[in-house]
Amino acid sequence: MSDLAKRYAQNPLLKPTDLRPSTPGLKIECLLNPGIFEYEGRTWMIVRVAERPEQKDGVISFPILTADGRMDIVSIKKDDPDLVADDPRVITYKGHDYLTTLSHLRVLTSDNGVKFYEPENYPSQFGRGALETFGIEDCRVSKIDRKYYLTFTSVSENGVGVGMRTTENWREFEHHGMIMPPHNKDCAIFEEKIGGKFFALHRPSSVDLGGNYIWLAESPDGTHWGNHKCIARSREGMWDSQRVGAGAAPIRTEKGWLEIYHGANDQSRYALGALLLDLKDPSRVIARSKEPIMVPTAPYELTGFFGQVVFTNGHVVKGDTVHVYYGAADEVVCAATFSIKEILGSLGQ
Ligand code: MAN
Repeated sequence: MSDLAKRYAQNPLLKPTDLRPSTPGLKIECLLNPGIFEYEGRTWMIVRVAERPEQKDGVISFPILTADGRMDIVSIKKDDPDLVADDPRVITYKGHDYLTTLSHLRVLTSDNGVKFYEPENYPSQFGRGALETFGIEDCRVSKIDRKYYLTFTSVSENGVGVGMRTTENWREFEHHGMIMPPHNKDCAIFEEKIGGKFFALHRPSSVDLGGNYIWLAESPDGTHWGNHKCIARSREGMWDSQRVGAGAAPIRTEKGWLEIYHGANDQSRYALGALLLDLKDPSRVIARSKEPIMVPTAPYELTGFFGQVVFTNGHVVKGDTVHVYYGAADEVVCAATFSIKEILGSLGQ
């Protein structure tokens, strides 16, 4: 199987023990799925930090936030007949779903795009209010004019939706609440307006009819979204048969908007592929990867908190090279480069 990714020799770039937990008594279990941006001539990352207390024998415990901002620890005996715990990421207790970790977003910076560290006075982003009590995750960062748009997954007992905050200086943030209600995630805003309008990719999920498909939406102001169109569905029997979702903001190329997206197959293996969208009408799909451009193969991608995962929501483009940052096995942060020409070639362009 072809894999066009050239993995950094330094992978993994970040692992859970590289940062300090946000709160005494919690342990960082996973560092994953970083959004990437350039600010003041440097490369920055807003990384998902997933925490929980150190696990004791026979008990599952995890933090949740309250709507008014306190943190509670929930502990459930593993032999409780009301507990269903067969996915490391989620559990069901008495018919209600919970996440096994609580995520926030942490800002890191780097001189060389390889070694990232926590600068002083750049606030972390935590879940806030009733729609983020189970945390915020997987932030995409799009810069339009002077403003950075952060779109991330907001999780609570009310469901999984897309939250948005904006900033110009990474110190003060405007909260826009939930811009796309449940079930929705994987929202990436295009970094240019088209015909005067904002565009975004997003991923609503349908329970019965439909599925986990990539949609396109447009907006007059970046906050209010409409004219939704389904542009890429999961494909039976293929590498992206179970679910698909956008990565970071699409990359403008001469041939169209190039979107690197993730697809999971029926075994929940998360791989990456590409979509090419028409420059003027991004609802028109020009081409799509028949085979993935990157599959989990390195040891740090095959085993971890949730194995067989490469998942991206951040990149930096330098000429023909796209540096893709990704979460590997839902546990560590890695990077790889691709040639944009090669990706386009694999799409027959
Ligand atoms: C899925 C996985 C988890 C994530 C939840 C909520 O179960 O992607 O990692 O925490 O969704 O977004």
